Amino acid sequence: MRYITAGESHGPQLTAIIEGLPAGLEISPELLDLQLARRQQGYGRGDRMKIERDRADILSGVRWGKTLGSPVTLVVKNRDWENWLEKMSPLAEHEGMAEAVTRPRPGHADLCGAMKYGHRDVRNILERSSARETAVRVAVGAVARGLLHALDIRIGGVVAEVGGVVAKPSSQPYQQQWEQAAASEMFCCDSAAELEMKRLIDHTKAIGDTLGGVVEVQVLGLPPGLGSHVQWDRKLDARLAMALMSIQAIKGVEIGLGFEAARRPGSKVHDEITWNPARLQQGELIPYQRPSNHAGGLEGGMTNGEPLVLRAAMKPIPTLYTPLQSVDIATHQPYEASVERSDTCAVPAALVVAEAVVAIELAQALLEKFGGDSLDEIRRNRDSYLAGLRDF
Ligand code: EPS
Repeated sequence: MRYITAGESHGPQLTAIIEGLPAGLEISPELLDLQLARRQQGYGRGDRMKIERDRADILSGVRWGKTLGSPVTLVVKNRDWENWLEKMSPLAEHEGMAEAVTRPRPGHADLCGAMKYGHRDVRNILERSSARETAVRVAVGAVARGLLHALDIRIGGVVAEVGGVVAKPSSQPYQQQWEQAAASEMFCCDSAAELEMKRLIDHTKAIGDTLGGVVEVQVLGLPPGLGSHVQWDRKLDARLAMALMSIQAIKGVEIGLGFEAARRPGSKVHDEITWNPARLQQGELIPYQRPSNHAGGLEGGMTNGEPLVLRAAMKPIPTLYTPLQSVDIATHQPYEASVERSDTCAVPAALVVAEAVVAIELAQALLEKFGGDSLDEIRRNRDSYLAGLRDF
């Protein structure tokens, strides 16, 4: 399974084509819109979110609610497009109807992209580098979530930090944490930390600054053996890290203990292995048990049957209302970088995007392991593999 996206932030629409989905997977616009709505929530978003009401259209590959096995095309329209008709027009006759953006924002793709593509108008870069593109990736992720769900795999997550305010790790089961997070404007399980995050966002907005944070994605029910140790580009940890790092503004990824593993001796890092056949009666997939999950569900580039736990660090959005020093590329004079509309904090939205890209990567890994052109065939292959592991 593979996908690509197309579309500019203020163009007519974002488009994705997904190729390699099995036939027989249930997809509905409601399922996609649920995830799109989640991405638009969260405390700290800017005025663009008041314009957009994201929903997805399914334009190919699905008939009567189920995939056909042919490429699936998804479209998310930009409502803001009507304010940009000439300014973002594909027609030569509209050239010059928008003033060129010549003041690159530090921390954005603006300057590197303009130099690389030879654009004197930075808008030709910022339109595509914008995190608006994540809307359609969340729609693709919703399809991938559907495949995971059909194979009894659940995915969710929480916001762990915002601007240095750290949520107390919860001891509740993950699914309970997801329910709590869904009821929180910061997608955070620690209500005291949530209050502090919101206060910090209000203060930061008032002074024209922005905030980053850390999101944690958790996945339950993954069979062991997805990914492989045998080649660098088949290692699932590497592929998940790439997927997360490909999200706009993500600067770091941790798996399980993450960087903390480097500070501990091996005896305090590695998860011991025990054998408990009674687990199979409790609905677990394999009899092997780990009293701890420091590895975050991945060993040797493969899933090990434990919950997958990944964290991603988001930098503060570089579009500041109190701009940083920059240089005008038309005059080479120092300038305060141009102010585009901005979000003070988009960390809750980043969680939804992180869940989406993880779901996509896991769907790919599942299809590689279990093959199959239809969902039924994948289920048969999965069941036969798991049956072989019951007394392994
Ligand atoms: C973004 C800038 C803002 C954000 C946008 C990402 O858009 P605009 O330039 O229209 O104000 O609102 O995010 C979205 C539109 C979205 O749907 O998340 C940027 O520069 O990355």
